[in-house]
Amino acid sequence: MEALKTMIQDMFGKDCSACTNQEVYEALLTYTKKQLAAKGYHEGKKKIYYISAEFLIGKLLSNNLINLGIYDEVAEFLKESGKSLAEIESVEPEPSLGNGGLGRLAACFLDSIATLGLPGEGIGLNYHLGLFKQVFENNLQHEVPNPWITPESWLTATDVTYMVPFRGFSLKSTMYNIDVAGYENKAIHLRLFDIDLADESMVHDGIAFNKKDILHNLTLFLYPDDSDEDGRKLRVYQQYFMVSNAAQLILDEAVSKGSNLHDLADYAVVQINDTHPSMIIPEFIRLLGEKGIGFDEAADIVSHVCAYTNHTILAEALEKWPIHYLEDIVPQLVPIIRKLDEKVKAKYPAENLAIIDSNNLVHMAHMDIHYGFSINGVAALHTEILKNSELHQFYEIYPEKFNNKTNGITFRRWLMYCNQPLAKYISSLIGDGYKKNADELKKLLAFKDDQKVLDQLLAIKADAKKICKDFVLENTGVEIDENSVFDIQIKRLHEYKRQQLNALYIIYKYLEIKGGKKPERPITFIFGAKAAPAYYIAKDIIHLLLTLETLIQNDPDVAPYMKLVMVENYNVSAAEKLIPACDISEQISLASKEASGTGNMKFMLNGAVTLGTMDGANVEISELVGEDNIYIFGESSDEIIKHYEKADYNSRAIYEGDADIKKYVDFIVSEPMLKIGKEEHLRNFYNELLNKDWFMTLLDLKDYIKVKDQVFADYEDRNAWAKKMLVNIGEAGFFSSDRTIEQYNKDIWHLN
Ligand code: 9GP
Repeated sequence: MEALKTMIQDMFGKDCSACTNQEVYEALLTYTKKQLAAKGYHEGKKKIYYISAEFLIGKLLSNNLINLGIYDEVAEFLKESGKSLAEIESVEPEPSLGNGGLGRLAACFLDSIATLGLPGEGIGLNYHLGLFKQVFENNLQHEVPNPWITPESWLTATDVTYMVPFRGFSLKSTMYNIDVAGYENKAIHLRLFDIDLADESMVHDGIAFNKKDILHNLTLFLYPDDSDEDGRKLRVYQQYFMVSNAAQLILDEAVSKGSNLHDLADYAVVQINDTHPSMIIPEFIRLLGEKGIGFDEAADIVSHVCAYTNHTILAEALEKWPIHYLEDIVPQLVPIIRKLDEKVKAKYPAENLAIIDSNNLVHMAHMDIHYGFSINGVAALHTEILKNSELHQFYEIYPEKFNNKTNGITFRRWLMYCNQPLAKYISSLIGDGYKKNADELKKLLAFKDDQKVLDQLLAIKADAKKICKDFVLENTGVEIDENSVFDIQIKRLHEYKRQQLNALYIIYKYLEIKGGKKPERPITFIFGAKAAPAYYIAKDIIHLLLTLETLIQNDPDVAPYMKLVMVENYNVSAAEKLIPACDISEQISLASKEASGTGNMKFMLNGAVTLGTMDGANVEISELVGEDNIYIFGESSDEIIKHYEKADYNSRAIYEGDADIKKYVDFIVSEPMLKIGKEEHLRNFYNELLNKDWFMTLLDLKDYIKVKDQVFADYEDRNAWAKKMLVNIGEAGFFSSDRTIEQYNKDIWHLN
């Protein structure tokens, strides 16, 4: 630590103990960046370029220290100087470059690519104000900017710049790097492109800004509001800016390594993460054309370079842009896309295979599938649904392109960092091997009947709950009971994820307690979720939850037995506090709709037991842990898909046919709720449930209540519960993102 000491002296003219936390943070940042650069970067002839609109990387200091293998040493040095690493971390702003699972997965993947020593890069955009920051006022979500770039940051400006042509003007880019450390290995780069003229001062009244002022707004926000045409066009501008920079960088890097571009596939493989980066296909063809490569050959080259990952069957990820948007914004791509479409139509005339449909919409996913060499889903069930229903018409013509890559998470962040006591205890039982070879976690299963181990797991969980309690108090002002059961649902707010189902259970429990039936032990329901600014139903659900939170808090008959807290501005840092403390992991999406989920894996790894539907990766979790160690409810995905096909779901009929369900649903607009909440929002949601309920909340409600009550009952057998925890941790190895990345490499990327 001598070098760090000297650095602190040089930077601030005093020693560590005399520095503020901000100063120590800046010194550590500089020190860590130097260490990473000194280790070097993975290089190789062929590289994987992971292109993504989001990289939800989380705070970097501790993660980098862990991956550099100096975390304990630095923590000790700080302690000797009277400082705490935890307090210094709190100075670090969390980069706001992602929204949810898609972005967090991309971040885990970069960690694993670096850890496995693969030459690779992430490529995305440097959003200055990120995804919005969520604030609650009057039990409603409001959005404000989320600036995270400070003068001293993990970003390093480079001298790489490109010109990106749009209709009528061009924009100059600058590339920034963030180093992503491999665990006990070299680093890779996350490349973030930006414009030099981004003007944060144009934002007013929350997150409003002039959406037409592309010269100044392009890299302000991730997912700008797309409820009007200007917002949708801004997304197209962003997407093209991202992929044009990416394509120019990739071609430059290939050429600098000796490629003649005809052999591009020997130098580059591009993973298109959902459809936001899909325009890289025509952009490559355009750029190869400029270098003298004819259309057919260029299309063929690209078809050997690009692979597409589908992350959802919801329409929002299968983007379709009106061709006139592209004519207005990137006219240079339109003839290329038309030609690609003509080639497809000549061979496959069916409308549902077209790139440009009869309404002149360009189907980005269709372009990816025709002109990419691999299409993967992100969990076994999801891939089957893609093959058998959502993308069946493509599977029939290209069966060999389809493959599954079940998602994973990096254990460095989601165990070794966020739950250090558990990680250390695991090491004491089975050694450190699991840190690099996650399968070794299985060795834990040998301790299934070891009383000491089971007791210790419970003790570690109890400590994590105490830490979480402080976090919740700071975040929400509500004091929760660390001896209560922690039931946690943290994820984006979406009807298909069914936070509203959980809310109806809470209403049921509330009424039960009001009626005199107390639970065995107090329950704490914790939520964290942001709703997209223009997604009104999701915002109504947030209002419902916050109204319930106040109602319960103010009710002396109920408050001692249950609490609901909704964490404000849920992000990676919040997840790191909540996940280690969780007893029950809520994974209750409507079967068939959650492509994978990755929160489910993080909870499992930290010894929570899943309560979920047979959806996404829950299916694989349940196969691994066995039915005694997971709680499954609800209709199967096959049944749900049939309901959609037959259009036979009728929520009102369920409501009218079941007095209990009617009681819980009616409670949403009951007098005590209307006293606290806003009638407009509560009634909107109530009407939505009765008249549409597109994600079939009421269908599974009775079963959910039954199974969830069983979970709470079983929780009281602490020993049996500890066994379930142990089995979940022991079987979590499969969900390491190292395994996922190894599979991507073996089946798709083929890097050395
Ligand atoms: O909703 C999926 C989630 O299930 C999955 O775990 C994650 C990573 O693959 O991607 C999410 N999809 C999106 O955020 C948008 O497609």
